[in-house]
Amino acid sequence: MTNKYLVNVFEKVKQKNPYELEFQQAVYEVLNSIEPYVNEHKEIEELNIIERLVEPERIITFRVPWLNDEGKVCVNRGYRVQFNSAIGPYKGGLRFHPSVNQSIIKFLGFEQTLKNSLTGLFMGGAKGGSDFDPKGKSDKEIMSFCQSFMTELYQHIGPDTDIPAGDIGVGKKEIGYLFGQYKRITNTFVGTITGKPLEFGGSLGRTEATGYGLAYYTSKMLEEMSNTNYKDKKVIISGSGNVALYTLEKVTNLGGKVIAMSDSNGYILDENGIDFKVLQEIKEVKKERISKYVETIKTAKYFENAKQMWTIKCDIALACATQNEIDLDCAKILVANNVILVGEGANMPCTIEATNYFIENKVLFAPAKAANCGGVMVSGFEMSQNSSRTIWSKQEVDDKLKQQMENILHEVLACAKHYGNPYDTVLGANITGFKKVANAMISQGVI
Ligand code: NDP
Ligand code: 2IT
Repeated sequence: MTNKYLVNVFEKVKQKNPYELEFQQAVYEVLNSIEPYVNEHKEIEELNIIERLVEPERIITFRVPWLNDEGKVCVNRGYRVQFNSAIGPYKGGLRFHPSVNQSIIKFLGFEQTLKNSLTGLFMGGAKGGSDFDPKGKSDKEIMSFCQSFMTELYQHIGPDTDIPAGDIGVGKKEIGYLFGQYKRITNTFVGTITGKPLEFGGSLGRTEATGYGLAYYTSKMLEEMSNTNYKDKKVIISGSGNVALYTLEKVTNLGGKVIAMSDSNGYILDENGIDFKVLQEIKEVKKERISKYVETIKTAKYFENAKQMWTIKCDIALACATQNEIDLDCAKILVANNVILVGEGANMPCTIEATNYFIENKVLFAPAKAANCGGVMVSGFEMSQNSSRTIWSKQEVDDKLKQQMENILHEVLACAKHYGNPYDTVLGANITGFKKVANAMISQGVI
């Protein structure tokens, strides 16, 4: 990055947010990649769009007190970062995980702004969550926490203001409790939260959307950039949560053989291809660890140390667990093993060094903002259905998702090519997402 304006803004970001390393990382990646566009469009600097873009419009931090099953009062910290509303109401998930802090929520909210722009819908960027750990908690404890969380959050959100959804640790159960409390306090039944169960306003296809979207995007990318497809390709997928599971299902349907998947403790290896139904039962119904898989599938093996999974030889690697799970060392091993494509189902799963290494080595790289935007896209579809009080069929949702994931790929590739390197899809995605947000900010004046 040599543009003086961008360098100065990034220096200020570091000074103002000295301990927020994930946020700094996400900002650096974007500023570095949009440089050619900023060089061409002088109004960006004249109107100081970038310094405005990297400053969240609003950060809400709050105490979340709740009672555990022993009657003890517990306290967690809640967050909602309303990052940017230039192109629509704030929109983005809630993450419940002990690692959650302001840096993580800010990086996610910042990326969400450009991701939501890429979906082609009118949604601004936000993210929220808490350092609450749902693991090992009873239903009653989860409900107690969710009700307390919403008792503060409700006043900051609304169907035309800010629409939360799920993320790590927030699935249908948590969404149900959050929605129930929102409805009760506000005495309204509106689509303020997406990812709802089907019985009270959820969209068909939302559960599957992020994983399916990732599979559609990467499948089209293989076809257009390598003249190949998933058939008989060896695939590894990190994680075994919502995104990873439905990526497994769609990739398998497309002919790929998913040989390894993980959780934070370890990974399973099944050379015959991981059985979606078996894993779905373990994770979604029984809510157990991935190690249980080998009890049903005797030929599969379980290994401690999830990170070691990246050393398995594969054609396609899809990172669907969490941020910074693929560093330069993992990237070097994947490239040495001749990986064809790396896709980001999680948000920022590859470090900047790993990402650059893939691009330099002409690995097909599907960056998170584009590749995993299927989830929030179908959240947008859920908002449309709620507002118009209609229900779209699963087929209709899936057709629209697939079509739009492919359109986004085309936009990203066209942009990357325009700036001289068709493999630099990070540049392609970031400039495509940024343009719309920047133009909207320019049109709306200094706000
Ligand atoms: P889930 O909570 O359903 O699953 C998370 C998975 O990732 C679990 O297998 C979990 O393992 C693993 N994981 C989480 N945190 C860590 C960690 N610190 N270290 C190692 N493994 C970890 O979440 P989702 O599937 O919804 O989300 C996964 C990723 O996808 C996140 O980056 C999220 O932001 C992103 N994403 C999600 C979307 C959605 O619609 N849900 C949309 C777009 C992106 P364990 O059970 O052991 O903790
Ligand atoms: O990272 C993401 O895009 C999500 N967790 C989904 C957000 C949403 O509003 O559906």
